[in-house]
Amino acid sequence: MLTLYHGPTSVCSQKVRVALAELGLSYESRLLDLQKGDQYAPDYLRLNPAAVVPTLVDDGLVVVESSLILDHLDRERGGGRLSPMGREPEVTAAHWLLRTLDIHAAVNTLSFSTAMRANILASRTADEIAQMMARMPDPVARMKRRTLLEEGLAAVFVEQALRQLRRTFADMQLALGQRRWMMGETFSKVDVALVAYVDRIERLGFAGLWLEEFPAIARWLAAMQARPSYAAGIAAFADPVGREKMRQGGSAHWPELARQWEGLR
Ligand SMILES: N[C@@H](CCC(=O)N[C@@H](CS)C(=O)NCC(=O)O)C(=O)O
Repeated sequence: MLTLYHGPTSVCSQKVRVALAELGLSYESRLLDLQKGDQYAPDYLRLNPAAVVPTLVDDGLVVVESSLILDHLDRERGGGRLSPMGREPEVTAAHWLLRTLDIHAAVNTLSFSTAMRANILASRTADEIAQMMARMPDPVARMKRRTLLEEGLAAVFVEQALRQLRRTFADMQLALGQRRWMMGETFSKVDVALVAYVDRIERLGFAGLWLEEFPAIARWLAAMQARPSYAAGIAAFADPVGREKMRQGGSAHWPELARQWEGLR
């Protein structure tokens, strides 16, 4: 039996739900409310000491890290049908899955320096924010979160995120320029691994990061969003009010973000 601990709008949870849908797997759903702090419940911390979602429990085996979960599901439950075969494709696909750690960090930076920042600052008192922060077990993650909330797009993490995304988009453009999917003509786990992050950046109102310079990404994203797995794994869990808040909160920062992006060309 598969049990998934996940958040409705968390990008890493979206990624795993898209994988489950692509593989046609059913699962028992345990939704966590990250705003309320469900991730800090002692029972959950035993499964995932980093206090993050998602976590998969597969017949008693606990699997954390969304890309590892995606890979595990494909190999153990999907017969490897999303995994490209051959020496070079296998290494390239594994590298993309590893790269999602940095891509996630970059998307997290863009969210918390813009839309999430606006939302948190408007809805919580300074004491509530301090309490929320104190519960984060990783001191570096805590410091990053605090800096993003205090400094917004002026935080040092933003330049790091934009540099990371520039490399990512350039490599995606290279992969998708002549081919339908990230690994060629066959849809693969690399497409699944990336869609939630790129979709989130678009939702924040930042599609301008790729529209002119990396146009293949727009074509690929539209194809990903048209798949039933997107409806099942992402759209079905979306909150329309939250989406609109995110779009507005992010878009307000687009001129400044675009200015910084131009500076990196
Ligand atoms: N590298 C991890 C990242 C997990 C992660 O940071 N998840 C976020 C949601 S996307 C989370 O649970 N955050 C908890 C919090 O913000 O307190 C993965 O891919 O699974």
